[in-house]
Amino acid sequence: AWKKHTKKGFTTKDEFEDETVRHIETTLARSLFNCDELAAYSGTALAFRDRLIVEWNKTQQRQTFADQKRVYYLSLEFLMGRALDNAMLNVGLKDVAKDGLKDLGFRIEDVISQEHDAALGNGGLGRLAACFLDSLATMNYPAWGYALRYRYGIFKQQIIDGYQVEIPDYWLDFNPWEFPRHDVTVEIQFYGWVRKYQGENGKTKASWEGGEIVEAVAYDAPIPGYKTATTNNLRLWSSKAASGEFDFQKFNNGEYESSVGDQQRAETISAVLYPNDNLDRGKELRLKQQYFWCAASLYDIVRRFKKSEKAWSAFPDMVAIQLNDTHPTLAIVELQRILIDIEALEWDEAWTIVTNTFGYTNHTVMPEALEKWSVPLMQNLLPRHLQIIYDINMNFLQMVERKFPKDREMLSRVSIIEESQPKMVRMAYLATIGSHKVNGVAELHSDLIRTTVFRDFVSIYGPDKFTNVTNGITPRRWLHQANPRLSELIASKLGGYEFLTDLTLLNKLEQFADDKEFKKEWQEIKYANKVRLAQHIGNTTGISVNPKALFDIQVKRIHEYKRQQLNILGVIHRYLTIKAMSPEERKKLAPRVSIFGGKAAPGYWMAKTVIHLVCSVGEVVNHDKDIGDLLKVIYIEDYNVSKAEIITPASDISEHISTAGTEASGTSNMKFVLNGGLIIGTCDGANIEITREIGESNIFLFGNLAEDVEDLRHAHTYGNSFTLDPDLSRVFTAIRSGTFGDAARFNALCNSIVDHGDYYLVSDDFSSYVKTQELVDEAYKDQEEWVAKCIQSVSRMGFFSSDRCIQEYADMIWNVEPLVPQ
Ligand code: 26Q
Repeated sequence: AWKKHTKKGFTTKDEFEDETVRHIETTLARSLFNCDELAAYSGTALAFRDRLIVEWNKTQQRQTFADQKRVYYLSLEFLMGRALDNAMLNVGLKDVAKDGLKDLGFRIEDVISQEHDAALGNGGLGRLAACFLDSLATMNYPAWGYALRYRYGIFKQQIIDGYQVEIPDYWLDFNPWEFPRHDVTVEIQFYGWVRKYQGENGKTKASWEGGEIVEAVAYDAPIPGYKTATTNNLRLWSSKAASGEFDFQKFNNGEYESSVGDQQRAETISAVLYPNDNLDRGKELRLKQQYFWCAASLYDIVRRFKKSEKAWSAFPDMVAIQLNDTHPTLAIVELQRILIDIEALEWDEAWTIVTNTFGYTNHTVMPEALEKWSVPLMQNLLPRHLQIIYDINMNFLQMVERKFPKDREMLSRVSIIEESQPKMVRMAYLATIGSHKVNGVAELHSDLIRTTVFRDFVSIYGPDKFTNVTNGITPRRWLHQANPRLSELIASKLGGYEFLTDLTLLNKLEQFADDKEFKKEWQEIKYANKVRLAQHIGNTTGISVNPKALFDIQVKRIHEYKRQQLNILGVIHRYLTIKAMSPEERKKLAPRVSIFGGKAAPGYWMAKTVIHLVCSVGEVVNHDKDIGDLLKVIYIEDYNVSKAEIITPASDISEHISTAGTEASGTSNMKFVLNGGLIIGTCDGANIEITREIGESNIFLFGNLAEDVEDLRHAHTYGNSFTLDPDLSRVFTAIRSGTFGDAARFNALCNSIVDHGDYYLVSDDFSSYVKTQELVDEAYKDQEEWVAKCIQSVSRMGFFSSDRCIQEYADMIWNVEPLVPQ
């Protein structure tokens, strides 16, 4: 059916070439004589963009006329990566473009790789939002994403002399995928004061006055679905100084400089993405970003609702707003403010509308990541919102008091306001109180939040408010786009590409797990993917790695809880073990390449030390003549979405080894398995459900369980002296004797494990990790068996499609229906 929607625009190779050349010559005003790859990219992108725009407009119209409930996904991060390849595949004309570009003298891969990643996110949370947009459009849900149009995305990482250096990521030079909407603007207020006055019926009313105004300008990006005409909208807000008399006065008074200063201050709000993931650092500018974005988005949503001329009570029947973590929690307060201060609804009526509208997704249990804002800071920036928060809290505490009379402990535990010095607003509590559903992102995680952070709230609201939606990934980008040959091989066996929109169909692959011919093709594809990664490594690091070796990969943000330190200590152990072996023993070893990648938050000193240790170990190991191909240690610079598309398909084994109970879900674990790699991991996050789906014999699990973590930590702090595993001890001795350069640089890292309580339980899991890695070595030697495990695993990964995940949100939380284009 989707075909008849795509009559507009090119469909043949010749038409594609016409369109591309026309754009290069006229839209871009470039001569064809010096048409380089960048110009070819630009022309191709504009040609495909034309095709998206037609369906985009139609989709927006269709959604307006359909007059049905829409989903609004509020996320401060959307880690989109590149758009062109995705657009080509979704429209179904990648082959046409490939042939056309070839005629024009280009290789399509080179053209695609000209595009700058849209890197508006840190890691898992941002990429999840991007996968959700893909699934929402593909499944024809009327949905909008709302975020900020950061001028700088996540920084680019360079590794210089083994240290991370951060480079600003200015990405907007040429971005054909965004459309400024200079007519869609919202004035956003900050600071000022609250004036109380007598309303019409003698009631006291409040009005927020004074302060300063910043203008939000909308920029829209089309989000095409796969093989459907539905093209949804991602709206990004950009900040600029409000154009008003204010400026003119300053100009007229000759205060030119300070007027320019005001302008710059306004533009600062959307200037940069905060580069911390899983860490909260109460900066005022961050709170400004949050309010600016929430207020602009809500104004937009309310404006759209008002056009329907429905009663306010119908708002939750037309609008579902999902909060991606607590970052957009102010949207709850802002909607309540709009309803009571501006639309003059009664408090209770307004609050019912608010709570029926919002859902909140929690992504962490770690205390340092739970957002809190200081009351004085909020008082100053958002005086009216703070009052409303106090009122929400009062009503809530009264309700709790009725339910649990005389439990003062309970009241202080669940209060939105933490009675500290200064007082703090607990955003996770506010989000919970203001939403009708709260969900975690994997079963273990959802169980943990019910028994830890939200324990009291479960007894207050009952268990039904708290639910689980296990994360998923889009098979379009993470299989079809990243691994086209594997996708094609699968399609050849399943009789088509239906599995890309119904991933459970992969289960039909299982019957080929011992088909000789199929396995051979499977292995060839994996090998080709490894060759491609080896080339990338060679080009960027100068180190040549053997694609026949076992590729062992850990790529994700660098964080102590993710335990890259456990991995590198294991690598050092392997190195020392090889060094102690005879040449005969060495011959029996399976060669390995240990590959690391990921960014450290710029202020996270320990994470930067881990990077430095990995690089320093690589420096020694990679140049040790004794070692040769047996072990290589690689740091891949600037890990991002487009690098992930090269890295993921090339893995034999990947590492998901967080301290049990700390990784809410993880999503790269799903990507690696879907691409025919096995994983080594702890019983944490979605690893547990992956194990349930693919079977225990297809995963290398190790380490202590979440339920034992507390006792183990206690034992480190209060227990009698503990003895370090001799293998781990040997590793520390090597580091401390300077084997990997100046030992002083690694003192704090070693001490955090040996002397300072080993909070992440590296020493507790080390020997089980090392033993399990030996099992991996053994298993890899039996390639027939290994490949069978990989095929079987892939065939059982259907559950982890983000389509399943969106279906669950739609049914359990949003109560929205698709709008299928005719
Ligand atoms: C908070 C306050 C101030 C500044 C920054 C932040 C901030 C920014 C980003 C806090 C957290 C994040 C990102 C968190 C994140 O990526 N969490 C991951 O979410 C994934 C999707 O659910 C899970 O799979 C991962 O387990 C989880 O770590």
